[in-house]
Amino acid sequence: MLSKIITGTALSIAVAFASAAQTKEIPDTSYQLPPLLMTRSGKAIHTAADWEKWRRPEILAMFGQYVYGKTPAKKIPLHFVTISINPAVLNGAATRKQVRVYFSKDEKYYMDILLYLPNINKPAPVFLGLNFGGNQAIHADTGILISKRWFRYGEGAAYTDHYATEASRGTQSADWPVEEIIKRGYGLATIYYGDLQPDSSNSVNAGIAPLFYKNGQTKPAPGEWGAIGVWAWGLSRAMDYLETDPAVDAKKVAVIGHSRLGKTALWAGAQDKRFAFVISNDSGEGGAAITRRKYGETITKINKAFPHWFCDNYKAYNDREDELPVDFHELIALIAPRPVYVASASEDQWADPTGEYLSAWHAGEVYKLYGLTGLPGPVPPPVSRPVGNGSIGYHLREGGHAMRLYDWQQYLDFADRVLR
Ligand code: GTR
Repeated sequence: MLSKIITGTALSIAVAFASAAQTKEIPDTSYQLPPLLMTRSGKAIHTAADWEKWRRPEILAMFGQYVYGKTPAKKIPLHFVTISINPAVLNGAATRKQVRVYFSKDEKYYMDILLYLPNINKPAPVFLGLNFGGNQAIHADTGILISKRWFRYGEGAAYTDHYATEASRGTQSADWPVEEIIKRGYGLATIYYGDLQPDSSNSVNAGIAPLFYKNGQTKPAPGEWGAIGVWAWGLSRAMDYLETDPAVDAKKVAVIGHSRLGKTALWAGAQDKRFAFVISNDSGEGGAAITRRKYGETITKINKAFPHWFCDNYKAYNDREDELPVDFHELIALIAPRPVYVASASEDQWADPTGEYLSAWHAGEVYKLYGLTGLPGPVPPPVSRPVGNGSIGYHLREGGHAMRLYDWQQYLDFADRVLR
């Protein structure tokens, strides 16, 4: 009814007001961040070598122990099977491959990588990211296999009873501008995140986690990985494949993700140094945003709504943000000296755009140890004004929680500078 009588701008103001109303109006600004350049035992860090020797491993271990849960160290044998290859898709501009990555000899556990590579006669730099809707949702290309996995989306023609139909093809193409990526000389590799673990609170054993259980274990221990950790592990396994593909320049792989999958991209990039560039699109709480600001989503809210994303130890910090041994500027700092890009959207107050900016800005302290430049200062830029001409980039897109062409254009421009 209401939307019938208000139009255009008035409607978007109403929407912005509604989403702001879900957040705490005033962020906490009295917080004290854990210092980046001081170890827990009080040792000051002055050089990149000291950072790498003392502080980086300690922060990485804390994100494992208290936030995402530890990723198992065990290496499992993989094998790759190319399911399909078409050397001339998108009007001949690209090659499309679908590669199944098996995690077990019995072929019970696997994920499917969909790969578009520009036909440029040399190894291409690639953006790698998990997707929400199944590979078939990222583009209308009818050659893409329709995922047979379970989806969070349950109702409607595209996903019926939690399974994808033909109608799901291309439904998320606005988030994945494949033609633009190819035109700019980059490849795209993507995987449905549900291939690794269904995004549901009671589905841990329906994913790959049981491959790592020891002695009758039935679920991950309180300090072992949650779903974000499992998804991030999958990105590293995709990297294992990309390193074997001669059409890919594996030294130039950017890991990217939106929202919960932006949290995942950051955690994957923090752990796996093979990712040359890391991109967080609207990752918010438990991703780029400073949790001590307690603005928008909080630890309690996220653990209540998504108890399976983080490790069980994280629940001890519900309503106790200030006691968490880390904050999320440190997650971004773990990526140094590799380039990182954080993006927010103006109507996405739930993800705390200012908190996302501040994290990226604070992380600059570590980039400085390497002689690299971070963001210009503590004040976030206005909408549509990307900042950062060094190793850290940031922009605030006008609009809501999504990954849009505008976002990709900034990532591509930044990649042109830092990867080429
Ligand atoms: C929201 C959640 C956010 C964000 C988002 C998404 O419901 O509160 O943390 O991750 O989902 O993944 O789209």
